[in-house]
Amino acid sequence: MLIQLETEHFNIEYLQPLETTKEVNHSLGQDIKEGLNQGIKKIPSKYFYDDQGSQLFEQICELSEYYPTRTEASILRQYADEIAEITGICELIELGSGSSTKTRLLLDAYNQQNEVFKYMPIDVSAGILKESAIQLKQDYNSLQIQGLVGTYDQALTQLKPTSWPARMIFFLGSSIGNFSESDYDNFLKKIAQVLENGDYFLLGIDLQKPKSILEAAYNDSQGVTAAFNLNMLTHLNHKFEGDFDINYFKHQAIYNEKNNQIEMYLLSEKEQEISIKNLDLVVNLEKGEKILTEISRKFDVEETKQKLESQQLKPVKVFTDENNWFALMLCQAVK
Ligand code: AVI
Repeated sequence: MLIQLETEHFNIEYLQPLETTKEVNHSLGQDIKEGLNQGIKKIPSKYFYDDQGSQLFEQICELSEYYPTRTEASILRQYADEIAEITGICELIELGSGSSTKTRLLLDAYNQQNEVFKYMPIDVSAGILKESAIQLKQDYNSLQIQGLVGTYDQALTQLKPTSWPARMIFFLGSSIGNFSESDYDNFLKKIAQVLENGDYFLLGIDLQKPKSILEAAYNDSQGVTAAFNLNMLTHLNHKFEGDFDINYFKHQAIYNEKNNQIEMYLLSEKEQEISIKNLDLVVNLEKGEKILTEISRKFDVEETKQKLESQQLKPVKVFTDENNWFALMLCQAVK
């Protein structure tokens, strides 16, 4: 059944759950069980994002040490018009739209070009989607908004054909850096599948740079990233009746230069036994043992071009900032 919330200004649709074992297992927290039962313990990074975690992430984006958000915004400020000129009129689809703040830079460019245009924000949070749709509608009169509530997987399998001349799917913020290599490949495969020949894909990627800059970005001096990391445990306590005591865990973020990735851990400060009642799980941690909570991969432009090309996504133009810290890759589907 399709649940729709329609107003005269915008429309928000809830996507159907996918009946895959993966998704069902994840909704029951089986992914936590699997992660904590491994040799090197892990908790999937999606558990950062309860309301508190989402707010902390917004605060991270404002930090002086956390350069990705403002660098990507500066690239969009400089090149959004050129992107809109290259793609021409198209339906804009954003994966993980959040508050759509940076998106406004793109919307401004498309607004100037077209009388009417369409934006489809996709996010797991219906609240954020609705709030930002209300704001956007006030500022962009001729914008058609159709929000989709759901995950990337749901959105990419349930997108309907469009009546617009073309589409551009965009995925900003280097969120792709949080995917494992195989999830990265599968994601690009799905993007290529849903795009028609000639449609566009705009991808934001954080680039490789000196360790000192990267480690500062993930170990900020105000401790916001530490609070974000620790909040994952509080989230699990609420969601699954866990008994993590965050006073006995410490945030750690290191840059693994071999794999070109930041690795974020929660370090157990003592030997302890954790119980997560609703998952029927007891976890024993040694003093100093680490739980991996996130990887944030840092990319190389040439390698990324090759990867995109191998998935039938032909790079059209790469936009970067003056330091080459971040890039927006504009690609076109070739079928
Ligand atoms: C959402 N994602 C792209 C952020 C990143 O930089 O990998 C998440 C984050 N983790 C710590 N700080 C920011």
